[in-house]
Amino acid sequence: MNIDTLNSEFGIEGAARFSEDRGGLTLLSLRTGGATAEVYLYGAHVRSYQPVAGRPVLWMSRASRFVGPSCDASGDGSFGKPIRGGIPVCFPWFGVHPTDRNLPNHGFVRLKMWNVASVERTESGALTAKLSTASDSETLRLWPHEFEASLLLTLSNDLAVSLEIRNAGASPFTMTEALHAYFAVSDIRMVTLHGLDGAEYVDKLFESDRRLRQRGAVRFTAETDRPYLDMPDACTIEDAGWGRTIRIEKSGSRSTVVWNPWIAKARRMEDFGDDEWTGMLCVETANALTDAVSLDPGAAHTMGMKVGVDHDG
Ligand code: TA6
Repeated sequence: MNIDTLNSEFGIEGAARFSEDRGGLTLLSLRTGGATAEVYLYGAHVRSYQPVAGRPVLWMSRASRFVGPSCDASGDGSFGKPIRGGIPVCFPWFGVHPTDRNLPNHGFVRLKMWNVASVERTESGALTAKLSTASDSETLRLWPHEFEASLLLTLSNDLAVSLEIRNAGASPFTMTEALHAYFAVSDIRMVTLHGLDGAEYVDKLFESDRRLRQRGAVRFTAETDRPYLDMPDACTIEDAGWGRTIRIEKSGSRSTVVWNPWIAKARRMEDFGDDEWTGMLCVETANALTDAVSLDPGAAHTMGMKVGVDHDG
């Protein structure tokens, strides 16, 4: 659908508008009295969330690519490139594919176009936008299961994002998934992550499945890549540098993945500025590793996150 058709069918004057953005990607911009948010139809990728009187809550690399699916006849171009920042949607697997490392990291739905199902204003003045996608010949080549996926954004002062997956096939499947949120911070070395005390985690830097246990809050002094498992609780990012706390509540999620690449890994990523590691922290609402979710035919599962900001003092 082109921009004019999208705006005539789904636009809301002064609140919801479609435009063409970087790389020709279609962007939906939402505005309430308290906050703004933007989401690409490509990957149903939330690009930004910002309270009106505040700093950006989500981080985006200045080196990110914005390359959607090409439209070449071969059909091989039906997947684009990952966007580095915002909230990538990871499904039907989280991380490296368990048996074929040549398959896209974090699954393929962040690399394909989604459709607009609805854009509405609620009685309370919040805005909702629902995007949808489903299995097709390309996805079935990579993962032999039929599914329907929808992403629901709800913007008030806070931003809520939920991912619903439905098994549209005739056999059960097992999935892992994440809302891989990149949060903007003043300086990762001045940040404390609360809410994971006592939780078990796997330290992915050591390529082992050994479970470790978190003692107290998480502070950052080196590359950190940790799925916390069997952990359904909320987290808060305490940012002493900016005098703010980011609240991350979740539902339908038993994993919280915490990631900062630090210096060396940031340098190795071409879509990540060498000096940008200080300004971001991933706290991902997920179902990863042993928290995988199995769905019978016709069954559905919803995983959600809700983000808000409180200012100190
Ligand atoms: O969630 C952490 C992680 O799995 C890291 O290992 C790192 O690979 C990150 O995701 C980013 O993955 P991407 O495929 O987007 O570069």
